[in-house]
Amino acid sequence: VWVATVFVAAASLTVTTFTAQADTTGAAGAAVQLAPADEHDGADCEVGSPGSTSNSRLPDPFTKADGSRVSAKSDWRCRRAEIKELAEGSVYGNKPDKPESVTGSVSSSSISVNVSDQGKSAGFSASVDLPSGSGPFPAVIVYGGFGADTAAIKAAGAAVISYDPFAVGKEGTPRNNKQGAYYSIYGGSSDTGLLMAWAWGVSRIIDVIEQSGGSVLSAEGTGVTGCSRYGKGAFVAGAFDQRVALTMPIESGSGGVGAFRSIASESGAQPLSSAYGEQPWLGDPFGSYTGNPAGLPVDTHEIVGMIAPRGLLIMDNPHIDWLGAKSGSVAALGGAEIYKALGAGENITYWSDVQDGTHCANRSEWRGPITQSIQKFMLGSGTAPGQFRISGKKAGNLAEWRNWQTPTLTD
Ligand code: MCU
Repeated sequence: VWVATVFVAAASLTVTTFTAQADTTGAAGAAVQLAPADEHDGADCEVGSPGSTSNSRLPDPFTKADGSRVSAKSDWRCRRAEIKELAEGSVYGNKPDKPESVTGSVSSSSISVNVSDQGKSAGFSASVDLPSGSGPFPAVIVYGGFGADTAAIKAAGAAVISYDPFAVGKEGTPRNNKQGAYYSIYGGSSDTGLLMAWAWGVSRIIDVIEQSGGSVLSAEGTGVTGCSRYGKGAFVAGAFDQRVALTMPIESGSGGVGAFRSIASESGAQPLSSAYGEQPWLGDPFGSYTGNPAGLPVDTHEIVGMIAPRGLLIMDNPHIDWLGAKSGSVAALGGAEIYKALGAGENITYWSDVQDGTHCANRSEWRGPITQSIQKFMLGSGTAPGQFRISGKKAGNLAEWRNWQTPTLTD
């Protein structure tokens, strides 16, 4: 009852504008973090195109396509819409607008999702595992069956939705014959990559939870997580649906959080051509940039910025070179500049200072920040971890990667 009351009160205060939302998170330990109500908050923005660019450093997130600079916190909403457009066009492929029809059901053990759009239909389902106590509970959508600490998630008070991304976008297919629920609707030769197809599936799960009336699961405070290829997926899902309150990518590597420009020069990191070629994770447009990251109109620090000021906990493994954790830290540090400019610096945490080098292990060091993040961003209590714990083994230096300064934005 208490949680529901807090959400209602916060919602009526925040309207859905970005400024108001950032304000609610400004004071340490203050009001609950509520994501805006819209999947694509900013659909009304006029979006400019910068034309072709080349920049060996991270593009300035605060310079708009028309060349002017972001000056107010409220400007970020439309700048984010521009970044969305650029990222879809060069990295991930398009995420279609909300489909004509989404139906489904939520029970204490499963969620079913049925989608119709443009005369085609497809569906998928996911299993639900509730924590102890009485609901409705916010849920973390957990990609695949490995890497996420589901015990920690439930102990923190959130439900776990086990999501099989392959039902929505299958691996092992050629780019001109992609398969899964997303491609059944939008076509096997859609240039949208698997990461964005999976993100679309997450958005459709959130649609169904929203429509369910909230007796078992509440849609406010949804989280998303996954490890490795599913960490790449969780990162994209959080960036491209503003309803996600907490994004927790784990060991996501190349094609995930790692800054593309930095990955290209990080010793031992999975090359961009490999991340593009191993599976159709990234969208087809990225094929033009695997050998030319300087030509990308965006980089992943701006994808981090699409998540700002919402909750973000990035977990990286510095013990395996292939995972490109140094580039993960570069993107996180660059993206943190956007969080800071919005007055929400405490809402991003990056943590690669861990002992166990096993890929996708559950790590004791991460239990605290996972628990705190769920409680703060999904349940509205306590304080965000708000830390950068970067392993000395893979510590990126943002100064080498930028030639822009972070503005002081007006309220
Ligand atoms: C880090 O994610 C991937 C990596 O990009 C791949 O090269 C490797 O094959 O698999 C990793 C993964 O998903 O491991 C479970």
